[in-house]
Amino acid sequence: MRSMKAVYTSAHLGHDVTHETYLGIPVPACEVTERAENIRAALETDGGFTLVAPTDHGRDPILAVHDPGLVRFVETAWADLTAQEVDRSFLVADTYPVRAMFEGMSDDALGRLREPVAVGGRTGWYGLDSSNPLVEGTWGAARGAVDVALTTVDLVLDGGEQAAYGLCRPPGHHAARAMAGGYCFFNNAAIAAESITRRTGEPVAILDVDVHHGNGTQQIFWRRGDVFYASIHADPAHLYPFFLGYADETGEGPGLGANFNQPLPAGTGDEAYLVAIDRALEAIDRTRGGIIVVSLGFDTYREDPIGTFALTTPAYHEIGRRVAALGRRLVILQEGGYHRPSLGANATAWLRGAEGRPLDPEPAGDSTPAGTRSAS
Ligand code: OKP
Ligand code: ZN
Repeated sequence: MRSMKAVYTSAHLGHDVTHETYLGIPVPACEVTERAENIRAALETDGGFTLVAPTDHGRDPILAVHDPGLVRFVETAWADLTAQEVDRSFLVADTYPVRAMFEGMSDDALGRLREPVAVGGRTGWYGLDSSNPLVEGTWGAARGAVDVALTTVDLVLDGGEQAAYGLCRPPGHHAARAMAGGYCFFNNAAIAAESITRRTGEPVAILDVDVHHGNGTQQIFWRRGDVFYASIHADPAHLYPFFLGYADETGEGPGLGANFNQPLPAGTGDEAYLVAIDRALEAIDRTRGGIIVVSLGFDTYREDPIGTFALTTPAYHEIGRRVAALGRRLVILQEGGYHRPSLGANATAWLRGAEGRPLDPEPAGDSTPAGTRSAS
């Protein structure tokens, strides 16, 4: 049996978040350690995956994408909070540099804005939202997630793998060049894509199938023609990240036309979603380059507590199958997905589809032909 490599590290356990704030009050966190552990357990039970530990890739690939100030912030924020004797079990901001605060100011004056000293102000300076708790082990986990992504790239570029999966946690696609947010600190997929273009000298495509728009990935490659970004997500008029993700955001300068957003209404099910997948894949097929980075979210699932779509498990198998059918090599990186009981089944379904295996494991001793079940 073929065996897809899956990169995992227990470093994510350090990002042990229990609460986030939602509209100003603490609520149980969505983005928790159990998510990645459930997926890991399902990959192990499946038997068709080989788990690999990541290797340390250092800071340079992070700094190729992110502002050094953001990296410093994620590294030092917890120590700052402790030093300032603010007794909190997690750090979130309450004051943000919202654009209307600066209305009428010249670029010159805007250029003189500076990072505050107090940790509360720094957290707002580098943050999009207050639902993004930072804890003592966040830095180590975020570094680990980047190493997972870059090791997945290595498996595809050097290891001869047609497809490999990186179980990144925390996720990454909301993190912009100089901003964390949406449970994300470093943009794992953007760092992977940047590393691929640098190492191969070829363009790369990113397919983002998380239910939320990957505003960070879009921002990082907004003016880049060599990184094509295609995202299918819930209409930002009704869902986080609210301010970006519309269809008329198509990139600028050399990046004009290299950003393809497909916002879809709440309630979107398998059939409409698969139409959007085909559109995204047709667009990617028109770009040069041999590798697709997949930002893989399962918060499109019908039971997801914060998503608004209605996809089913067989649809993930079919999506994985169609993405792989393009014939490009795949660097598949985990983003969101918050319905914990289904994460393992949905991840194995997607990855089995991408590997050309049937949706369900064949029962021992059964000779039923493979590939007899699919979504369509
Ligand atoms: C991250 B990823 C819910 C608030 C949610 C942040 C959502 C981040 C999603 N109480 N706000 O795209 O899955
Ligand atoms: Zn999401």
